[in-house]
Amino acid sequence: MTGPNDIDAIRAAFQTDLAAVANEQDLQTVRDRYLGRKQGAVAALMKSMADAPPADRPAIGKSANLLKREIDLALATRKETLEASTRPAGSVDVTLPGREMPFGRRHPLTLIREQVESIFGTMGFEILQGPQVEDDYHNFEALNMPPDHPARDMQDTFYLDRPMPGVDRTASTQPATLLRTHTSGMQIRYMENHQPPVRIIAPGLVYRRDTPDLTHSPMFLQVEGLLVDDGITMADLKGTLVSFLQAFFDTDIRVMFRPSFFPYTEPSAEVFISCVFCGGDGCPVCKKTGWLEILGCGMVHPAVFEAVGYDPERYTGWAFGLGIDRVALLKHRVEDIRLFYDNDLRLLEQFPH
Ligand code: 2U9
Repeated sequence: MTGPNDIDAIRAAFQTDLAAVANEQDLQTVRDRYLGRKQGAVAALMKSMADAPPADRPAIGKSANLLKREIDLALATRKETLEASTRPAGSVDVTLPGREMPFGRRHPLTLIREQVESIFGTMGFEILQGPQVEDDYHNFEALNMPPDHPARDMQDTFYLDRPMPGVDRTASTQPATLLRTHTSGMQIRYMENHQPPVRIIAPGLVYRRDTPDLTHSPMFLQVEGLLVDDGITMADLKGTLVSFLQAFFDTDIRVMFRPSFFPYTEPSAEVFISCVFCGGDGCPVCKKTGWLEILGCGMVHPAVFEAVGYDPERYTGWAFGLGIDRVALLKHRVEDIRLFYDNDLRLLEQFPH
């Protein structure tokens, strides 16, 4: 008659047999011995249930099923350990699911810089790259900012070889090296080495000693552009910048030029577009003016041409400067410029791959 003792005996015999398994073949033999449909010990147990009193049959059936599951699981576990031990050390289990790698993505400022580069690229402009550490001559002097010019103030510029203002008052007589305050040094160097026609844009990080706040960061991204040739006029400047702004923002925007001053351009202008949020009606973003200031520009000052050896009587040209951060703040309606430099994934993950 079948009873709990038989089940325990089968379990004990199985444990002994399993412990002796050394390879896949042994494993199959043990599987047949215990779980085989016809000859297997569990099948025999089930069959012998017929001899048991009807009242005991459900309990025996349940125990037999439990034993079957237990044996099944033990066989599967042993199979896995056997496979792992037969795999050469260091080899890869190609059946394992892959590890998911998070996608990186381009920074929102990079996306805008690339868009600006692409628009000017299709207009035939060359894209320049250059050093972030500049000398005084290429950052200031060649741009019509002589030694006493207020823009050179130590309050505004990160000098690399000068005493810190308010910390060390020793005067230096060496030519200064500094972190560029604009990308203009690249255009100066390009003109020193190339004759007109010149059609270049100079994107890059620039540095100013600003106290960080919602709209100021001591490092920010700029794109400047320069075009020089025979007979270039302010009409060329306006035409090119309006085309650029309409390609970048929207063909429907209106563009306004307002007189301004920069040492390196004369005449100079600041350029506004009709507010892209309210269409010019007035809203909090444009501070109810209907206009957004986007860039500065002007006709290159003759003193700049003289500095690079171009004949100012022959050549004319125009230049512009655009703050990429400002455009990004407007475009994405981000309220704090510092967010662009925090590398916080919660901001960065909102932009496309
Ligand atoms: C050369 C000659 C002239 C570049 C110019 C501006 C006007 C301008 C600002 C925009 C926002 C700086 O990033 S910002 O704060 N720039 O308004 N930049 S004209 O003029 C040049 C450049 C190079 C050889």
